[in-house]
Amino acid sequence: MNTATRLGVYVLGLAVVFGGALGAGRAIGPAGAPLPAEDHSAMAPAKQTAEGHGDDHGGTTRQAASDTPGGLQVSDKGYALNPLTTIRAGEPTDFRFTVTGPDGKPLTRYEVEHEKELHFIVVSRDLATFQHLHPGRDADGVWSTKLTLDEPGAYRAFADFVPAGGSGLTLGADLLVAGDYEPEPPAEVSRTAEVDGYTVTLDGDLVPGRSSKLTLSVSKDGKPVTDLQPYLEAYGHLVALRAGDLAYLHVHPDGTPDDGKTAAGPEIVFYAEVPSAGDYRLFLDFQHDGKVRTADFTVQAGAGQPRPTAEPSAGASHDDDHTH
Ligand SMILES: [Cu+2]
Repeated sequence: MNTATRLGVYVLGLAVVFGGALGAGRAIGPAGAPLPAEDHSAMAPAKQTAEGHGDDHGGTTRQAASDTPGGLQVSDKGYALNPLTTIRAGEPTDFRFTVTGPDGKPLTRYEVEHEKELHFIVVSRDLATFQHLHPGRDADGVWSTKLTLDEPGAYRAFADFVPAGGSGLTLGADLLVAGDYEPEPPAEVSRTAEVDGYTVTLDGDLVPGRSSKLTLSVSKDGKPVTDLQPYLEAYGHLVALRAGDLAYLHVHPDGTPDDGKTAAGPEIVFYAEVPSAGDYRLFLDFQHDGKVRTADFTVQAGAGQPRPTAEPSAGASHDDDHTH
């Protein structure tokens, strides 16, 4: 496969990833499932592309796609994430930031995705800590949220949002907290997580460049949990971060709480597509007994899979079916 074709496949793959990241988890449900009307923004053409951003990659037919995974850039497609607050270790802070638009002004018009205009994720760069927050916004476009970072060190903040009339974006910015810092060693590969007396197991493999089925099963005291509560219109929210650079994917489950066929546990099914082989940290938010909890896992994508570039004769294996 020549480079141009390969790039085309890669761009298409990312289009699927980002569709999935923005609520199209519903859209890829079982055949015949009705699509909620509010779910189409994710794949809407990006308005700002007319201004151009010098891309010469040729893959311009899918505007929802970018050739860089989400979260790696502080600015993309004319939008920028601007932290306004310095954080000190252990001090609860009113953390403020703006998202500026192509006109340079703080953005004040957003699409609502999963009940919120903006989802704000903060992790330590060693991937040992994770927070999923929902800041409030004032009329001038300044977002604020209570945020406490217990330890000094380097953190990454992600703003996951859809500008009104545009397509989804995840911008990422580093937050640096002064002080002596001892990074945690990388988490070992783990398919079982314990949180607050719950055990969550993960089944399925992440195959780079392919939609991969992951099944997460929740139990408590050895009994399957069958009364999970909807949280932001889903039984679970899964954030995947690539070890090494914290490339970001937000995946919603297959099926919604109100579709009449999705069980409230113990299993939550996701289709995730990661852009490359490597280790990923997965963070699952789920709600039970009125409380949201986060279970975390480390998964090796592409483990045991031949690396595409290692087999020059196996070009056909790239012709993935991205539609599962
Ligand atoms: Cu959120």
